[in-house]
Amino acid sequence: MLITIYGGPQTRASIPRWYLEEKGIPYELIDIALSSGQNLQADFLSVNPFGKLPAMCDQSVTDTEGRPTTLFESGAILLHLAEHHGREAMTASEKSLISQWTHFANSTLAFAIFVPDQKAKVLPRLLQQLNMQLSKGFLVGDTWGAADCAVTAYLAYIKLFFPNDDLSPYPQIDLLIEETKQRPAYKKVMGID
Ligand SMILES: N[C@@H](CCC(=O)N[C@@H](CS)C(=O)NCC(=O)O)C(=O)O
Repeated sequence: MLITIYGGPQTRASIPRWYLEEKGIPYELIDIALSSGQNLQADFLSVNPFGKLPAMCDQSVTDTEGRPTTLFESGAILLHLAEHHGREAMTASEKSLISQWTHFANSTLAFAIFVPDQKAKVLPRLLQQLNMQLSKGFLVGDTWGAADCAVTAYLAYIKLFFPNDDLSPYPQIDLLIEETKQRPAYKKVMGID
């Protein structure tokens, strides 16, 4: 298998895995057990010296000496997959927009969801705008892609981590999360039966 994802249940490895599953791109999954500290053992530190999941090794994209590309950070992995395997990010403009949405999801949106004072102050403004953006269709181009994967994965975290949050002022987001939870690829990577 050319692509290896290092992941584990209930980690952000579900994000690049969801993308791979939706696009039908083959990959090997190596589970690293956080509970036993396997992420801090030398074997895995040689893949990601920070000991964090996910990480990825792609034998099909090599450097000038033929070494495979090894990456950490779910957003960077997603961008790499979109550019080299997902048949998207074909133009410079698309590539930049996918990068924008992935950074937005992993930094601005993630902080607004998980940092308590940001959640009160910033999240409503972001959700209001996203609710409008999402009613227009996919975030970049005319097919589901990495930008949708990154943003939707974080929106779905709201219901997962804060099930009592009221999303009724944002019906498009609520609908998107409910539809996402029914998608076979998402169910598979999230371990939903
Ligand atoms: N910003 C990083 C976050 C990586 C991260 O914090 N991963 C968690 C699992 S979701 C982890 O590996 N935690 C184990 C540790 O920090 O020891 C990404 O999106 O990949």
